[in-house]
Amino acid sequence: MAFSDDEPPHVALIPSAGMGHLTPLCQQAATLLDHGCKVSLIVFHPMVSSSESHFITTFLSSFPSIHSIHLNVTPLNAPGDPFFVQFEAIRRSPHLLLPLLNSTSPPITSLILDMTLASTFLPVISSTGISTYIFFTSSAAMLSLCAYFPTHINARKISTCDMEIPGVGVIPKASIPPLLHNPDHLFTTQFIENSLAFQQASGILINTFDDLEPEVLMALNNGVVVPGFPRVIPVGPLKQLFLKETSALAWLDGQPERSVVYVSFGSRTAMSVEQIRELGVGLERSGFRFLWVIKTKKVDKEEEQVELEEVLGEEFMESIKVNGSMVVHGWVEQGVILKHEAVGGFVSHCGWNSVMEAALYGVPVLAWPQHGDQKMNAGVVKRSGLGMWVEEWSWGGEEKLVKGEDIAKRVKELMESTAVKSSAPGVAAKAMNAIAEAPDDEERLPVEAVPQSKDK
Ligand code: UDP
Ligand code: G50
Repeated sequence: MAFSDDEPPHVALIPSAGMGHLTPLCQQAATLLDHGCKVSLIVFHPMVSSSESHFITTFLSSFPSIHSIHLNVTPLNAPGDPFFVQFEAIRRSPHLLLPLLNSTSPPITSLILDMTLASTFLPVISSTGISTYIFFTSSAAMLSLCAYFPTHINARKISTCDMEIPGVGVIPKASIPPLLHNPDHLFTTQFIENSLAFQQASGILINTFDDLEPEVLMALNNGVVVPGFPRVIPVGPLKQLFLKETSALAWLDGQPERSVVYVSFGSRTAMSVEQIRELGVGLERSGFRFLWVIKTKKVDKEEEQVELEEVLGEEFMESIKVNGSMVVHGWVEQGVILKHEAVGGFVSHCGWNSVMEAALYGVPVLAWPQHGDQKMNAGVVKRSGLGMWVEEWSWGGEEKLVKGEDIAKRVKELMESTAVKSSAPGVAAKAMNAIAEAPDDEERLPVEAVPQSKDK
């Protein structure tokens, strides 16, 4: 977008806690910069994980023209998921923002706010008159569930049944994020309050594209899910940042095309030790070489406490060497890996950013959702042709183990199935179309709130 105004629009982005929230908002920030906007990023400290701290440092040094604003929130010493506790700590801090919004020079013309912060931030921001867009970091399928959830709860009083979303279909109880079955849980209260607050936003940006979730996007934008819902603007797939080298790259370079299974459950999912071992057995038995990123703790600050040998056993570590596979304990630059031609399949928890990265590069996915919104996202993987989902496999936290033998069978199917092998590249072609067709940007960027170019 070429702004011919002397003053380019100034967009400030407000991410929430966790890599799944920080990454897409930074990707969006980089895109806005490419389009000539002045960009500020509001960063709340302290961060929960080392991955977030490392990421933000590298991101800001790679994009020195992005102005970062550091705000300190008071940590809450509350029990529960540390990322959700941090959502709440940030949600209690909108007052920190107000002096900034009134004094920043040049003035902020629009804001992009993570969805988890909507209900406490939007009322404070509204007094400034700055128009605010929500950034929804999950799928449009999940957005439709979020949008309709308050109506569903009102009608049913309970959240323990299937959910019929108008224009979208029936969501089985098993696919609804488990925490939402408990109406008294803080996460559920926040979820409902945020959903209702979306109505005050100027629009909702979401990392998806029309051809990936056409029906849901249409139902949302035609007011079928919730009448008068703000405009939902698909901005995906987002720009990949490739900030760091990854040690796995040299190893991948030596592997034949489409021969490697990449296995990762995202930035904050630690499987049980028993399940990790079964997965190891399954990967070995599949007969394919694998690149497996293992997390043994939800928050990576504690990571160094556990040795991989302790989890997998010396014998397994030896056999990995023999088989020529690779196991990484910690962090890899996932975009670089999924882009690599040696990768032929992705065993994924279906965090939405991971799904979109697989879609962008056409890597077939074996969906193994673990928590939260991931079954909703796995549904998109299956319906779009990006991959397969074994729906009876257990969620994280369930007692039932998925056995190595079963995993081996499904991994083989993923790597050998001609159906998935041929449909996944089709998804990537549509993703590339979405990028190429990025309309004159007014559709994809929050610009009606900013000065229009003089030549219009
Ligand atoms: N990621 C990465 N390396 C890792 C783990 C995760 O680069 O070792 C990135 C991944 O590419 C994605 C984000 O971190 O962009 C994780 O978000 P996602 O929504 O996939 O899952 P979450 O971690 O929030 O469960
Ligand atoms: C993570 C999780 C559970 C869960 C979700 C997660 C979502 C995403 C959408 O991302 O549902 C969403 C989350 C919070 C909120 C509004 C919308 O306040 O572990 O359900």
